[in-house]
This record gives sequence, C-alpha cells and structure tokens, in this order.
Amino acid sequence: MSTIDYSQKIPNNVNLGDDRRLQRALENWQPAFLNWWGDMGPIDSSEYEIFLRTAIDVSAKGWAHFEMVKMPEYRWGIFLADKEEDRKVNFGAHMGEAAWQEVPGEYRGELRRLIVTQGDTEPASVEQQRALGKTCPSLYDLRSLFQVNVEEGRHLWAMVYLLHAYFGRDGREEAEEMLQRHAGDPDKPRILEAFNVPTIDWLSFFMFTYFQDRDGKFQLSSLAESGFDPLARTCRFMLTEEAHHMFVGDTGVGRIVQRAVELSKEHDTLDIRPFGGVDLATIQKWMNFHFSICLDLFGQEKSTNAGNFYNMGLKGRYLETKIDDDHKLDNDTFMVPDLKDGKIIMSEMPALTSINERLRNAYRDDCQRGIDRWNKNIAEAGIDFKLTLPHTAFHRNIGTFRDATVDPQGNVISQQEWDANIDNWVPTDDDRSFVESLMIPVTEPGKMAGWIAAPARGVQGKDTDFEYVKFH
Ligand code: BYC
Repeated sequence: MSTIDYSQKIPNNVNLGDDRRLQRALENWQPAFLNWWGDMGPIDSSEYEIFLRTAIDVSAKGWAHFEMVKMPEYRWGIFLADKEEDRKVNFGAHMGEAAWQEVPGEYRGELRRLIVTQGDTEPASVEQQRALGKTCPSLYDLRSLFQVNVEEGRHLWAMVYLLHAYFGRDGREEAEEMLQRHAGDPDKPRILEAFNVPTIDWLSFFMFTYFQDRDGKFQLSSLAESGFDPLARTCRFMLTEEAHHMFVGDTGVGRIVQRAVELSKEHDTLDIRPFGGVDLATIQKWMNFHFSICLDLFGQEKSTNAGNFYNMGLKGRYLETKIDDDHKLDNDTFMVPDLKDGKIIMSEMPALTSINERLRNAYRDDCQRGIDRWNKNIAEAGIDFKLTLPHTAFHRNIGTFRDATVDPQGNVISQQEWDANIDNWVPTDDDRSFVESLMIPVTEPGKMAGWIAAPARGVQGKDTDFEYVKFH
C-alpha cells in the first residue's frame, strides 16, 4: 500500500521528487491553480477553518485523517491507486496485451480528449457551486459543500498530472485552458452542457451531487477500466471521493424529503410552501430537470466515438471485467431507443456503437435506488405521493430525442401539449424564486434551516452540533 509523501510541495504517491521536469511543470501550474481557486472557488471562504478530511494513503482507511484547515492550505496532490501487477488491456482490439504505461502513440489524440473532457468537469463544478456557502442550511452542510469542492479541486489535479506527465507541451496547454474556460462563460464555456448551469440553491446542490456526481461515478468507472494504466489507477482512486459526494446528495435530498413529509403530516396538506417547506411536487420538478440534463452527459445513443474509444482499449464499459462476453463486441447487439412514426421504439443496434446507451441504462437504474428509498419514507408516513424518474427521452438536448417533445411518462406529444405542460414538469422562474426565498443562512452550530431535516449523525464521530466551520 503506498503512502502519500507530504514533505513535498505537491503531496503525491508517484515519486514526483525523482522527476525534476514534471515537478517543475506542476510547480508552475500550482500558482495558476491557486489564483483560479481565489477568483472562481467558494466565495469569501479563504479564512474559514473547516473540519476537512485529507487523504494520507490510498487505501480505504487512508481517508481517516480529519483536521481543521483553511481551504487555500488544503493539501491538494496527486494520488494514484496502487499498481496491479501484470495488468492487461481487458477489452477491444488490444485485449490481452500488457496494459500501457505510456501513451499509445496512435491513440494520443483520443486519449487526450477523454482526459480533457473529464478534467474540465472538475473545476466547472467548483465554479457552479461557488456562491452556495452564503446560504448554507447548517454548518454540517457547509462543511459537506467545502469537502466536495476541495476534492473536485483535487480531481482537477489528477487530470492535470496525466496531461503534464504524459502529453508534453500540448498537455501543458490543455492544463492551462482548464483554468481559462469557466462554467456558464458565454465566450469560453465548459465542454459539457450540464457543467454550465449555475447551482444557485441548495436543493439544486443536493440534486447535483445525487445526479451529476453519479455521472462521475459511471464515467470514472469506465475510465478505470482503461488499458492506459495511469488513467485507470487515477480514476480508481477518484472513485472513493466520488462516493462521498453521492452520499452528500443522497442524504441531502433524503433529508429534504423527510422534512416535506413531517410538514405535510403536521399540517395535513401536501402544500407546505406556506410553512417554509419544499413540497414534494417541487422536489419532483427539480429531479426531472437534473436527471434529464445528466442523461445528456452520456452522449448520443449511437456513437462511433464511444465505439472507437472501446475498440482502442481506452474507455471500457461499467464493470467491464465482470461482464461475461468476449469484450470485443464485434458481433453483439444492444437494444437502443429510437423515434419512429411518432413513437418511441426499441431497435437492435451494434453493441459497439451503443456503449453510451448501455452506460446510461446502468446510470438510470442506479439513480432509481435512491428514489425507491425516499418513496419508502413517504409511503411509511402514509402520504399519497410517489417520486418518479422521468422517461429517458424527456427534456433531452443531446442525441435521438434532442428537439423531440416527449412527456415524463415517455409519450411523444405535440409542441402545443409540450408548451401547455412544461411548467408543470420543470422548475419555473416562480418555483426558483420560492426555493431561493428559503435559502437563508443558518450558521449556529447544531441548528438547521426549516426546510431540511437534521442529518442522522455527524461527521467522524462528532455530534451534529459540532462547530464544523469556524468563520474567523
Ligand atoms: N454536452 O459521439 P457523442 C464528473 C458532443 S462527470 C456537450 O455521443 P461521445 C463530475 C461530443 O463531444 C463525468 N457536447 O459523444 C461530476 C461530440 O462532439 P464532436 C465527466 C456533447 O464522445 C460532478 C458530439 O457531441 N467525464 O466527473 O461518445 C462534479 C458527438 O457525441 C455532450 C466524462 O464525460 C454534452 N453533454 O460521448 C464533478 C468522461 N455529449 O466529436 C465532476 C469523458 C456529447 O462532434 N468523456 N457531446 O465534436 C466522454 O467519455 C465523452 O466525451 C462523452 C460524450 C461521454 C461525454
């Protein structure tokens, strides 16, 4: 098991000290990163002391290190999961060859593109969430936000390391550009659409960490199968951090549902807005929005890009090595949704070009699990309401269903029906104003905003009324 060397300016478990050239490149990039954090990271937060966890080794228990730190002093560094001896390329045309320790020259462009797309999302999410600290529902939640933010910062470091270590000058240029594009910037936006949408309120933050970080889980898992071993090892370690972000989302939405249930029972109505709660119908609208923009993150249903990445051995399927087939997919097929004569039908497509769709299906099923849990809570309270994931064709902007008008149940409808109903399905300006009106900061230890239930327990054995963030 490798331990992280904290004696270095950039903590790492990749023997950075032995590679002067790489060390210089990263040390040049570090001030630009810190400037970016100051300009685009969490607003006015540089003096806060926060109960944060920092990785000290790359095993699961390496996460047990917690201390009060200021975010600009967080030990961002480069940590790869331990090397698996004799690892092979496990799929595609190169299956069975030794996993690559250097970039395979003929696939350099594709590999760099994948790393840049992944890397671009990390600083994007920090930018999207930068104002949330001003309206936290509790100190516990403020800590969670900042923990997520510093780890996304570290994920950026992880991708920048790969670019600097393996791609030379153009890698360094890509790393610089990663700090120059900004979420929502009309001139230099982030690469993927969902990373340009501002995250203004905490309901959106919890939806983001539930739905969007879960895209991270599935994309990173697919990249963790890569035949390019440094990418695989980097992503494997990032997944441990991603799991915590999804926990924040899962418990966050769960606590808002819980509070909605409590208020609905207390006042004997689902219309709990007058009592300062987020009603279940509003939660449903936020879910429809976030789930649908995240489905777009998986790319088109039929994608030759995805097929090529697979064939080249660069990006696998979710849990590739656990799938019982030939891992080449030359003659396999997969059922993919399509639009025909005003109806959604399933058609049999080559499995190779359906890789995105397969991953999207796995993602949808994973999303459903949390919704089932929240519904159980609602049903046990005797409340007649069920949260549902909208159909995957609803409200899409990438792929077959882009520009199609499909309702949340999956019926293809006319433009008039769409226009007449869309306000019932996704948040309106009024809905957003209402949710924003609830976002009044609560910063007294142990106190919670009225629209969210308290967490079941605190962090790392601390009580929920621990002072997780000190503002001086
Ligand atoms: N927005 O062939 P297609 C995370 C473009 S999240 C805008 O289907 P492909 C995190 C596409 O670029 C995980 N454009 O695309 C979470 C292509 O352009 P060209 C991030 C889009 O390549 C929370 C064209 O449309 N990681 O870690 O098969 C917080 C054709 O599309 C979009 C990754 O995404 C879009 N949504 O699939 C922090 C993994 N979708 O070639 C972090 C790396 C597609 O026509 N990325 N386009 O110019 C990939 O594997 C792939 O790039 C994608 C797209 C799956 C995203």
